[in-house]
Amino acid sequence: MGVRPVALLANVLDYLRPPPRHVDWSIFAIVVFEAASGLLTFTVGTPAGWPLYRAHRIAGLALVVLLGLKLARVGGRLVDRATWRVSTALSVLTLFVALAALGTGMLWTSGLDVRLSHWTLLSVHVGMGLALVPLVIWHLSTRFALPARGSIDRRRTALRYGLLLVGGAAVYRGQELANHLLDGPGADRRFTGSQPRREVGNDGFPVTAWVADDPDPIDVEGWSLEVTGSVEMPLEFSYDELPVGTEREAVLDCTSGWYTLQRWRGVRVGELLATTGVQEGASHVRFVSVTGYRWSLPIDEARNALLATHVGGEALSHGHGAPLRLVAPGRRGFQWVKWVARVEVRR
Ligand SMILES: Nc1nc2c(c(=O)[nH]1)N[C@H]1C(S)=C(S)[C@@H](COP(=O)(O)O)O[C@H]1N2
Ligand SMILES: [Mo]
Repeated sequence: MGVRPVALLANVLDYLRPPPRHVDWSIFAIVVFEAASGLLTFTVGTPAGWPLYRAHRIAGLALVVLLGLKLARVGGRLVDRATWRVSTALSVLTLFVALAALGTGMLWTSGLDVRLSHWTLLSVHVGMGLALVPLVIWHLSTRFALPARGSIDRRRTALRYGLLLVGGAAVYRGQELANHLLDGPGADRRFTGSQPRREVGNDGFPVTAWVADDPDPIDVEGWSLEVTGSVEMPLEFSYDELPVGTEREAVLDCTSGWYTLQRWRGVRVGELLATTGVQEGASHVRFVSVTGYRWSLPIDEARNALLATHVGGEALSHGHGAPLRLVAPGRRGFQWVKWVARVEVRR
């Protein structure tokens, strides 16, 4: 007599089913990992950083399984009047935020580009993901219990987590393949997950402000670029004095989920610094907007960055940072400071 497949499967699943506290703590660990790795992706703009993005996606899929296990165990309590307490409401909220974070993340990677008012699905994903951290901490603190030591069967635990990760990786590959075969909007996302904006020039990509930065349009007559800090000779350039002449293609990739490849024209920062000279020990260059918004680059990287006056053959529009904006290839969009008025060399 052969082994009955259904009974065998039930046995295997029974063997693999993790103890409740393992599920709870794993959910917590993954939520923290997702928040940290998600935030870290904001600092990664070059293709070499792909493992971080992939780890984030695979761990997210593992979280789906763990949430499923958790719901199978406690789902009844959420709807049962008799066991309902105030803390149940927060559990329901936590569940809702978790599903929203996972759902928006997965829909985004499948290429869906709907907006909730002006928010992209990716922005909602980020918001929900960050909200989830305190919620899960709170949730865990109301029923704080470490897994009992004796309850840990190492081999079984390793097998569980191994399967979870392999499963997540397989699903992720499957989705990539589906995106590719369907050749829909999910297929031409960048490694960062961003979707393309293909038109050339000012109207080809959105005007985006990460912070509430909204200066009045700048009249170049009253504007100048100051180059100061650890330089041999501080200088000020009027718009017409800028040694504009360098052209470069570079991808602007905003963390709200779009990217655009444009041809930028402007001044190479290295050329400005060659004019002012740089003092010994200078390590960074800070780019400061008229609004006070600022970002720094290591000096060698800064020399190769561009301060652009033009995009796609057009003078920059006000929204895109006229008269001068930083073009920092390989950096995410929020570092591309707009309306630059000061370049500060720092040690
Ligand atoms: N001064 C200033 N620069 C800024 C921002 C801002 O809010 N203020 N937003 C940044 C963000 S988040 C992005 S994605 C890019 C967007 O550039 P764009 O508006 O030309 O598309 O500018 C960056 N530079
Ligand atoms: Mo951005």
